Amino acid sequence: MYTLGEFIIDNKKYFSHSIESLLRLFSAIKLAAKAIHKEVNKAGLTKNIGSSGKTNIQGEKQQKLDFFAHNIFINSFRNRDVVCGIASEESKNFIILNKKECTSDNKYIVLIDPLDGSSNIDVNVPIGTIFSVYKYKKKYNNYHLTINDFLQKGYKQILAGYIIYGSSTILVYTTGNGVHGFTLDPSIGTFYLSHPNIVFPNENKIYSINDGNYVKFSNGIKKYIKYCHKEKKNGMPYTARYIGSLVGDFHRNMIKGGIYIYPNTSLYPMGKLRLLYECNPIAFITEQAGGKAIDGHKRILEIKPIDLHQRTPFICGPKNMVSKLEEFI
Ligand code: P6P
Repeated sequence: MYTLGEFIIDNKKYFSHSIESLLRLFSAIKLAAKAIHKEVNKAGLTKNIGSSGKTNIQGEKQQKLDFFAHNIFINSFRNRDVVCGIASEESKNFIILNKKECTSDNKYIVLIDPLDGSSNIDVNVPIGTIFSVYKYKKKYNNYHLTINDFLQKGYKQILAGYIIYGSSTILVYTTGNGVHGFTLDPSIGTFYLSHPNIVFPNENKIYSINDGNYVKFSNGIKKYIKYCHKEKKNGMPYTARYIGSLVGDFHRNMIKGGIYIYPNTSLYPMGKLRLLYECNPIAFITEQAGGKAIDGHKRILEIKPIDLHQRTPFICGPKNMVSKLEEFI
């Protein structure tokens, strides 16, 4: 059985940055993931479910576990002296982790959605952590972290991934050399390689969209949905699958073959999903798994961010399905 640490070391020739830093980053991510796994799996028993009574920057009800997950990641990264600053869905501003001056040699910027889809915790639907990592570039002596260090285009990510807390807890990541999944063995707290080199299958039949917003969709999206409903030449109709949890929907679609669509709607005129800590990391993984990720017109990884929490329409999946949707748009 191949552990995550062994896999990283065996593949260090494909990672063009410090392997020691990558191991430190994963040390923090694994620890936080195990702590969240433990809490999520018994949330119903510890009254750790439900709202914390606060609202986050997005004006959404913060769940108790959102706050727990946010704090556990901040502390895990801080204690490994490898991250200069973090931007989180749960925090309006970025958080400087390294009070001393950040050095460029092994300091990174992390953007994270600590617990995406957390409103599903109460009903036992899979939820996930999504993370995105960039190299920190010190511009000159005595330079200190600014918002611009976080507002980088997605193609500059050096690491992106997610942890899905479902029937099992799986960590999926890419550093630009394919997509690999590791399943947690909770009895010994170790992540083992379970999904090497994940790619979208050739047969892709699933489409994921919140059909409840149909009337608010553009004509192009409506036409694509009608296309999905039509009988296909080979007789195989498409299948609609949507659980309202990006990590859950995306993970299933990458493994089984499907497209995820969250277009702009009247409630979310700029789209609902956040560019920096949801769409960019999932887009990086999508492309590395042989797929395509767009906002309806352009490549997600080319979008120049202007705000930490900016939203974007988001379409990701196998190239053939995304290209067919683009024809309708
Ligand atoms: P809707 C969860 O709140 C989330 O950000 C994603 O995980 C999920 O795909 C989407 O929103 C669901 O949104 O509007 O369909 O409930």
